[in-house]
Amino acid sequence: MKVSINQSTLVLVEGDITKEETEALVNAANDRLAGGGGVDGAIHQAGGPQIMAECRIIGCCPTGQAVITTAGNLKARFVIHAVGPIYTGGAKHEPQLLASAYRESLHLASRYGLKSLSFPSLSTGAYGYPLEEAAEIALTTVISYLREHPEINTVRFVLFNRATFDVYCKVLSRRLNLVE
Ligand code: AR6
Repeated sequence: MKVSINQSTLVLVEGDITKEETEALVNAANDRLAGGGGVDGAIHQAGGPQIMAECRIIGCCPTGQAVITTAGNLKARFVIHAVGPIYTGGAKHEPQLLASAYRESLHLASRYGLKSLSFPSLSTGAYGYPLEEAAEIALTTVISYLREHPEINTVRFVLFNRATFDVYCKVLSRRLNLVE
């Protein structure tokens, strides 16, 4: 699914983020930048040890924030390590922290002059965020950023399986019908 947001393009695809050819991939990292499973494991495995070496120098990243490294052997130039919240019911600022993780990733991309980036569905694997609520926050945050930042041409959401892709498509269709 592909939609225009002012001069920019927002794309939803089903796939593996490590294969992306955008300038930056966003990693679903933890606050110690320590690596792990899921997207994090896949990115470090495909990108090689250079990425972890840079993460160790940076040290850590608070929840809701993002940091940037180069991308080792990946096709992308950079990896933006975003730390989404662990979901514990929604009363611990999880929605704000999830929105912030997306926004801070986009800010980093703008600051580095990047025109394209790819996101996974942050926090919806090991961190347990309910998928539809997370998709709502992810898409709303990215759409409002693109409306004000035409310097970013393309944002792709790379969803790992059909069920996740379908939920993102449903939420995006609903949003566009509401606001366009
Ligand atoms: N490409 C795209 N999406 C993927 C891929 C991939 N290669 N692999 C998994 N996903 P998760 P979180 C999907 O658990 O919930 C790690 O251990 C997955 O199906 O990767 O933010 C970190 O070190 C799900 O939809 O991230 C942290 O400790 C989505 O990516 C913690 O997990 C996010 O799942 C972060 O947890």
